[in-house]
Amino acid sequence: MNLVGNLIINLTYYHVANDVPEINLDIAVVIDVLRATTTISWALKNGADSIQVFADLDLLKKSAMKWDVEKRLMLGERGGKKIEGFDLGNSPLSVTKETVLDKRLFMSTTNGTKSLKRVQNANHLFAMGLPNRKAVAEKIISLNSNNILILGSGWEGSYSLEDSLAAGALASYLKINCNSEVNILNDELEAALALWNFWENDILKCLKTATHGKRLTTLGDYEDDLKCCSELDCLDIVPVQVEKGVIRAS
Ligand code: 3SL
Repeated sequence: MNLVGNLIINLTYYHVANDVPEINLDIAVVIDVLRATTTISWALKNGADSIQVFADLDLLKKSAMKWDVEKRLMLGERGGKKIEGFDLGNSPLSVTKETVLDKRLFMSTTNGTKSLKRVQNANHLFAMGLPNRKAVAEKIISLNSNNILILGSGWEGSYSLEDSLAAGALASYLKINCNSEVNILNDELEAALALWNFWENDILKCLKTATHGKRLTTLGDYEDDLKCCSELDCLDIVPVQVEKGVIRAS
């Protein structure tokens, strides 16, 4: 492979929002495989106008009320369950074309939206699940940037297996397909790559092995959600932050 000029891509991965140091960020990629960034990607694929993310539910409701009732949806979960009074929970299967087309989605989830907030000052902020891993990776490659931070969402401040799997999947794609030197800067990402190499041929099993996959399974019938979240490279959507907290398809 011919390496391009002097471009070196430095990749760093943090498990959860609180691990991210106070640094200026050029590119940040937020991952919440189960399920926020998968749902965001599918909603945009199905024609949602935009998604605005909130940590605070009162602020979310106030902002939503200012929007045309025909053009808004409130969605989100706490503990995996739909928030009372909201239109939708956090299932990627619920954001169908009929439901979300041309609408702004006001969204709050337990962990994923917190990670999106944590790196909202990045010059470029993308949301990624496994279905749009390739699309996001190709976008990153096209930007010719040196420093990329990947951030998982975890569960209430703790590590999650499935986000690390996707971080490894992204790093693996970049290492194989990018005509630049790719440096893995921290042990978190080395471990994520090893995880990807171990599970890449049985992603669904990895999601079912993860504590969050098990948690969802005990809440009800989430089999189809897990399947949807485990699909790789089937979406051509790159969810990008266009103003603080607001995500659109690029
Ligand atoms: O934590 C989150 O942001 C959610 O994606 C969790 S859940 O899969 O909806 O339970």
